[in-house]
Amino acid sequence: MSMISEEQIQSYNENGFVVVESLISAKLLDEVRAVVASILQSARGIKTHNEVFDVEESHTPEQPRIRRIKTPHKLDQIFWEVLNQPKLRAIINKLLGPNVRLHGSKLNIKAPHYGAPVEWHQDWAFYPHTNDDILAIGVMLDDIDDDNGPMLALPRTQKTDKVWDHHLNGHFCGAINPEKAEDLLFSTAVACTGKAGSCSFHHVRLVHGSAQNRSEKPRQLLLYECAAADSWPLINFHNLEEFNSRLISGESTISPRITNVPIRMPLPPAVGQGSIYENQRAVKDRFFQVR
Ligand SMILES: O=C(O)CCC(=O)C(=O)O
Repeated sequence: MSMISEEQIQSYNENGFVVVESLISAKLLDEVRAVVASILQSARGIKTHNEVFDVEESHTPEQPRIRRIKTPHKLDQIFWEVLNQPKLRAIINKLLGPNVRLHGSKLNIKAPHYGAPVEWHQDWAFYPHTNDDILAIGVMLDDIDDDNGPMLALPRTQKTDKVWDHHLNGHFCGAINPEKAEDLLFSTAVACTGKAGSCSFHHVRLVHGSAQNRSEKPRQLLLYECAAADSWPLINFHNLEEFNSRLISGESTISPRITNVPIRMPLPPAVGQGSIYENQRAVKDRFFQVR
């Protein structure tokens, strides 16, 4: 079963991203939203970021403002169910081959009126691997349009043989300084929009970001990072059993495939190392303004 056309595959390969519509059923979406709502309930009373939540700057324990659920796949089986949908799985295997491992997951909430922006970056700068057959899937839990902070992609940036500088004052900061990246044409950015249940697929080296959600509408984007099983991380490898437990299709291997990819380690770690939002706090030269 393949729900992705040859043109869409070609577009992914050329531009570094593609949006495919109607991959998740309305019923499953409703179930996921209910689980998300119940997880968010448990944020009442928390003072600051923890293992589960990343909080907005304006968060208070009484009036929780959550910008990210950090690793949803560790919190509820339903997040595996989404990933195991046959239509979605077929596309993952088309783009990455038969052997695929989940690298991580996150749910960016972007609440109406204030949901935080994410500065331009390449995921690759956060988790370099032995090869770059890696992508992120963005499952749209809400309708996403130009107004509610869609993910913005800079086409073909995955094709360059460089990794942009994501450091500031000698520390990783998880963001590209827009003033220093003369070779990035921000005006060519394309918004990944679609109805709830659509999914975006973006290559790990694609430069992307997103603006604050100033609209009335929520924008929840559930992200899964998937890697070819023979792509091994160059950082944060802890335990083979845990690593292999994240295999989502095919077979694991202990022979990583090494290709000629540009690498810059995300080290020394960010000041206040945490989620991308926490890492990017140090950044003063911002592209996406907050108000
Ligand atoms: O939520 C978004 O719009 C951007 C997500 C992203 O790039 C990230 O969290 O790494």
